[in-house]
Amino acid sequence: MRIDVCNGDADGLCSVVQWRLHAPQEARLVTGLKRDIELLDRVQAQRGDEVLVCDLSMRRNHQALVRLLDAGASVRYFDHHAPGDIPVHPLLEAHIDTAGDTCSSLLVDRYLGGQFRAWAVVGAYGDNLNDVAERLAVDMGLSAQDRMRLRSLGEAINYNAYGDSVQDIYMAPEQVYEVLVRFADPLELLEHEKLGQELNALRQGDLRLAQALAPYRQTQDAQVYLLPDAAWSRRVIGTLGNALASAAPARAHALLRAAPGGGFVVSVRAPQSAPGGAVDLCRRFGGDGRAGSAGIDQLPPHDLERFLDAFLTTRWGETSPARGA
Ligand SMILES: [Mn+2]
Repeated sequence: MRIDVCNGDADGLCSVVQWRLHAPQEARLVTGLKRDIELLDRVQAQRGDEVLVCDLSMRRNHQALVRLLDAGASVRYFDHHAPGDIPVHPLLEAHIDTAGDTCSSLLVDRYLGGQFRAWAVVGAYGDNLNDVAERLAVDMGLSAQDRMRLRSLGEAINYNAYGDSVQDIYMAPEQVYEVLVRFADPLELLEHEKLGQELNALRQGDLRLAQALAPYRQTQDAQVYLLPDAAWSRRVIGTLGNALASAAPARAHALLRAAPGGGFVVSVRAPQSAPGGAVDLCRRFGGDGRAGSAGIDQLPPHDLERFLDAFLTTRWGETSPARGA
């Protein structure tokens, strides 16, 4: 049995697409949303089975990987996230490169000697490696218009993997894959299928809804946005956070999404120019994260005002100020 396992974003899907165009054998695909990292947990395999893994952190899948290898399955692994300890095992073939200018689609492309490079370019655009993708596409002789087409395809496939559950998204990544893999060239896909345009229209529509939101609170240094409990806001919230941060790098942002049971899911970003203080703030309300970006899974409605006061008066860039003081 052959099993292909990948992240459901553009980089993951474009990795497997290249591999299966190169080796068009029957295989079962296991994939998920962007947030679903530990996908090897879902895989059962035995002696003689062949497992292909693309764009999933080996560190986060370590135990399941060892289980599959010990069961006698052979595993071919392409990824660009920090792997932790790579198991030394005769059945494991690992292609791991954590360089900042590569991604899983590009690692598969390197292995295949550029056989389906246009798909690698789509995956790289999806992973926001625009400079690398652009360079490869220019080397291929693609026009500016075709490069733009591949870029929006990559961004649209990528965007489709964002949501809390498969109910939030337009098309399950498994189904997206079935359409992609029918075309050796993504430009052919764009000629013959509406998928690219549909995914792109959905993304643009979400962005328009997000851009129409007015700040709920703001000071010179910080902005708060409230988003409704809706599928579009679950899809767009990460993209919106990135857009706000790059538009105003000196400002802190809090995005609060209404939760189904009342209360809020909170995401806090410290200013890019002073990336500290987010995790300290969120921990005071039961959340966690990193210095520059942190979150609260469940902020009760009665804590909203207290949180807003704390957020709007935070001194950004300072980490762990006098605990308990
Ligand atoms: Mn990736």
